[in-house]
Amino acid sequence: MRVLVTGSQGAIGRVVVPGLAGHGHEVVGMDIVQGADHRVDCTDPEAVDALVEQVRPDGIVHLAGVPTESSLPVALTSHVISTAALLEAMVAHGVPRIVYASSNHAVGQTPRTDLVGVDTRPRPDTFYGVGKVAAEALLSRYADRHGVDAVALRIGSFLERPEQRRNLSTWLSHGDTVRMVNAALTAPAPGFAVLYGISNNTRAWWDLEAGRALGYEPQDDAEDFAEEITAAPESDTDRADAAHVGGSFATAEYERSAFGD
Ligand code: 15L
Repeated sequence: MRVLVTGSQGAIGRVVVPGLAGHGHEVVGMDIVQGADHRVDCTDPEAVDALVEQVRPDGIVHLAGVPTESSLPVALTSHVISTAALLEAMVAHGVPRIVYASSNHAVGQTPRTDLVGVDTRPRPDTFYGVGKVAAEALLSRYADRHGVDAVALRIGSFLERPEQRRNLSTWLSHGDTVRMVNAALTAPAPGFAVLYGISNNTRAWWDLEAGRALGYEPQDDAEDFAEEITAAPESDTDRADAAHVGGSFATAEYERSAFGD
């Protein structure tokens, strides 16, 4: 497939671009910063339309966006406007599929009890999470109205290796990231689908079933790092981060006003 990757110069993009090329895809990168194949702001609908018309991809992997909490206007522009710009361009130029980097923070305020499935209600912990929920809603709307295949990946903690206790449940390894994006790009006719983007973690907080149904078979497990990570006694921060699936984003530390900084 020819695949257009937004945010190609970001942390996930730098892993996904070579990873998809390794799966035999022709990858075209776009980013707002220098170094990408195309320097384009994906919140600019006209620029996005022109690029999609030029590249004519078979699929888009949308990774671009402010990856943490911000004000509501910033979150809406970064996650919702950019996604709408891409979806509009897809409809205009017949691009059949989008794979979207959503986040666990779309459901981050869910109390940590049982395994969380994709059928749980949207429960964002931040304006960042609100942006991800709204972007997922856009994917659903364009899937229903225009028949695009749209797969939202609710990514956990994308890291080279787990760094703290929460990551024993939330880790997504680099290798599994590429496997997951490739599965979401190539699964036959997924329509609108949501899956959780984590590795095959023994202590997983999210159900991997929806991803497996699309052919995502994670191969790494954060448990390999458990001994090292649990060697230090559990701190108050660890305990607070384990109360809700969104971790620190669901705590007072991330309290903001909608229009503040
Ligand atoms: C995310 O979605 C964020 O982009 C990242 O900064 C981490 O907070 C991650 O989730 C996580 O939950 O660990």
